[in-house]
Amino acid sequence: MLQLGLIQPNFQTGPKHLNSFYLPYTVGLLWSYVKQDPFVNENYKLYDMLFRRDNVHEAVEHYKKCDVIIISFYIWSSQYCYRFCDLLKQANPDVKILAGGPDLDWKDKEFFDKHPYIDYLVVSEGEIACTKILQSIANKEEIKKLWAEPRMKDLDIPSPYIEGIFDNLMAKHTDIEWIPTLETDRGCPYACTFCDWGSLTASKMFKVYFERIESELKWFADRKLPFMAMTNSNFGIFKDRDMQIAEIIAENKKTTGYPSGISVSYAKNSNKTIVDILKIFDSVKIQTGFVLSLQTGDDDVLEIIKRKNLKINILSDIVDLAKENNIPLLTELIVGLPGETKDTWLAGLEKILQSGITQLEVFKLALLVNAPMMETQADEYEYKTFSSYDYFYDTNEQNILSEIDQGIGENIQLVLSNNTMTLTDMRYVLKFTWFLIGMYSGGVSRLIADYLHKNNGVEYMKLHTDMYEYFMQPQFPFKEVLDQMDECLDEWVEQGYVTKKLGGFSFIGWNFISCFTPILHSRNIVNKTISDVRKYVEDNYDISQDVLDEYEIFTSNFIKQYGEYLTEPKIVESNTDLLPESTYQFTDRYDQFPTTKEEHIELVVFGRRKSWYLNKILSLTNK
Ligand code: B12
Ligand code: SF4
Repeated sequence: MLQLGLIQPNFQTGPKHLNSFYLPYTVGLLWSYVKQDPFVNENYKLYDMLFRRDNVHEAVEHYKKCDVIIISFYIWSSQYCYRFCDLLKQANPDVKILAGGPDLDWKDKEFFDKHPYIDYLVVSEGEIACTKILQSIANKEEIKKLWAEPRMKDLDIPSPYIEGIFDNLMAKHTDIEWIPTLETDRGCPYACTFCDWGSLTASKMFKVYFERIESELKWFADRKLPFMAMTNSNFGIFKDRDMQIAEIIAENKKTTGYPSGISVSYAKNSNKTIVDILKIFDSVKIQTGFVLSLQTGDDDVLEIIKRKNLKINILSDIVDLAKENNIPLLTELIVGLPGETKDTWLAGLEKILQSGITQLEVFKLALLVNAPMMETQADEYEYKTFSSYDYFYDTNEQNILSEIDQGIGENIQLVLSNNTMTLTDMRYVLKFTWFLIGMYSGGVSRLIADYLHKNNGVEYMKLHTDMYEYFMQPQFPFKEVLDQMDECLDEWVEQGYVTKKLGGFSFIGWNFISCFTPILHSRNIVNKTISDVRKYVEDNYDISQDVLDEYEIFTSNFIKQYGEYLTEPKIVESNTDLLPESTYQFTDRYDQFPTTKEEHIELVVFGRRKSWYLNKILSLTNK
C-alpha cells in the first residue's frame, strides 16, 4: 500500500480564545473522490492530514514516510507549501508531490525549474486529474507533469464529512472549534478583472447534488459546529434551490442552535432573493451581514474592471428591501482600482452613503496570480506594489517575523499607487476612509449625518471631510492615532508588516482601516466622541438643542458598549425630527453578551461585517 499525505495548512482563524481552524475540506474532498476508484482504493492508504501551520521541519519529519503527497496552494498557504515540498523532497527524494489550487502560477513556463520538488501540477478542478495521476503512480507509469482536465459537469462528488475523512482528526483535537466549508455549486458567470474566480475556465456554474448538501448541513449541526464558510460566488443565483438551502440551515439553527454564523458571497443579479434569504437567516439570529460587493462607487472604474452590468449596482432597489427588513447593508470596496482617483473615491462614497448603505469594508487592491488584471492591466495602469505579510484575516502578528525567517511568510502583492491615484492621494484616501468607517459605520455620526443630509442638504463627504480636519486637532485622541498611522504605513510598505502600535493595537494590514471602532471601545471614549461630534455640529450648523440632545441619547443606545448591554428590549421616545417615528425599540442584534472587555473588543473586531457592535433600532409607532 502506498502511504498518502494530505496537506492543506491554514492559520488559526477568528477570535483567539475560540481556537478555530478550517477543516481541510479541499484535500479531504480529493481523497474521498479518488478513493471511489477501486484501483486507487486498493493501492493507497491515508497516512495523515495537515490542517495548520505546524513547524515545517517537524511536519516534514512526520510526512517523510509518505509515498505520495496531495498539497493544496492558496494565497494564504503558498510559501509554507513550497517550503514543505522542498524540504520533504530533500528528506525523501522518492516521494511524489501533486500540487493544485488557485495560487499556482501554472502559466509560467519555468514553473518546474523554479520548483523542481513538485512532480505534478494540476490546473483548476483536481478530482479527475488526481485520480489519473494516482493510478499512474501506482502503475509506475511515466506521465506528464502539467495537468488540466475539462471541468466536471456532473458534480456528483462524495462528501469528505459524510465519508468520515475528518473523524480521526476531530477526535484527536477536541479542543478545536472546527469550521467546515460548504460547497453547493461551482463557478462564477462574471469575469471581474481583479478576481481569479470567474476566469474563463470557471465561468459556467454547476450544482452539487442537493442530497449531499442536506446531509452535510445535518452533519455540521449534529457536531455543533458554530460557524460555516460557503464557497459560492453568487449564493442566491439559483433562487428556489438556494432559498431551500437557507431554510435548511435556519431549521438546523432552530432545532440544534447551530450554526450561529456563516460567511457567504451573495448573487449580484437577484436582489429580492438575497433579501428573502437574509430574512430567513435573520429570523433565527444567524450572524451573516449582507455584503453587497460594489468594489467602487464610480461607473467608469466599474467599466474598467468589468462589473458595470451587475444588478447590484442598482442600489435603490436593494437598499429599500434591506431597510424594510432591518438588515444592515455592508459593501466591500477596493481602493487602488485602475481609473480610481481621490475625487472619484470620495464621490463614490457619497453615492454609497446617500443610497442608504451604512457599513463599509475596504480592501487594498491585491494582485492575484491568475487574475485577468495581472495580464491585461498591470502595465497599462502602472501599478506600484508592495508585499504585505499581514493581509490575511488570520495573520498571527506574533509569528510574522519568525515565519519570514523560515521562508514561509505568506504574502500578497498590494497596490500602493497607480497612474490615477498617487501615493499622496492614496494615503489621504486610506486615512480619511479609516475616519469615515469609524464615525459613520461605527455608529457615532450616523444619526446626525443622516439628519443633516435629509434636512439641511449637507453632503456626507462635506460633513466628514470637515470633521476629519477638525478632529485632527491635538485635543482629540485621533490626531495621535493618525500620526502613528503615518509611521505605520511607512513601515508597512517598507517591510510588509508593522511593529509599531496604532492606537494601542497591533497594526495588522487587513484590519487597520476598520480599527477606529475598536479603539473607541477599548478606550471607553464612545460617549465622549458622541459629545464631541455634537459640539462640532452645534458650532457649525443651524440645529436645535433638542435634536442634538436626542442625537446623543439615541446614539449611545445604538452603539453596543461593554457593560451596557441590552439584555431586554429598551423603548426610547423621539420628540424631535431627528428620526421619523415617535417610539423606537432598541434590542441586541445577536443576544451575545461577553463577560470580559477583551472578548467584547475581539467581537467588535471580528463581528464588524455583521454589525455586531450596533444594536437594532426598530420603529414602533408613527409620529
Ligand atoms: C472559502 C473561501 C474563503 C474562506 C475560507 C478560506 C479558508 N481558509 O479555507 C474565507 C472567506 C475566509 C476566505 C478569505 C480569503 N480569500 Co478566499 N476563497 C474561498 C473560496 C470561495 C472557496 C475556496 C474553497 O475552499 N473551495 C472549495 C475547493 C474544493 O475548491 P477549489 O479551492 O477550487 O479547489 C479545487 C481546485 O483548485 C483543485 N485543487 C485545489 N487544491 C488541490 C491540490 C491538488 C493536489 C490537486 C490535484 C487539485 C487541487 O481541486 C479542487 C477541487 O476541484 C475561493 C473561491 C473559489 N470558489 O475558489 C476564494 C479564494 C480561494 N480566496 C481568495 C482570496 C484572495 C481570499 C482573501 C485573501 C481575500 C481578502 N481580500 O481578504 C481572504 C484571505 C483568507 C485568509 N486566510 O485570511 C482567492 C485566492 C487566490 C489565490 N491566488 O490563492 C480565491 C480563489 C477567490 C478569488 N478572489 O479569486 N476565502
Ligand atoms: S469578483 Fe465575484 S462576481 Fe466577480 S468574477 Fe470574482 S467571484 Fe465572480
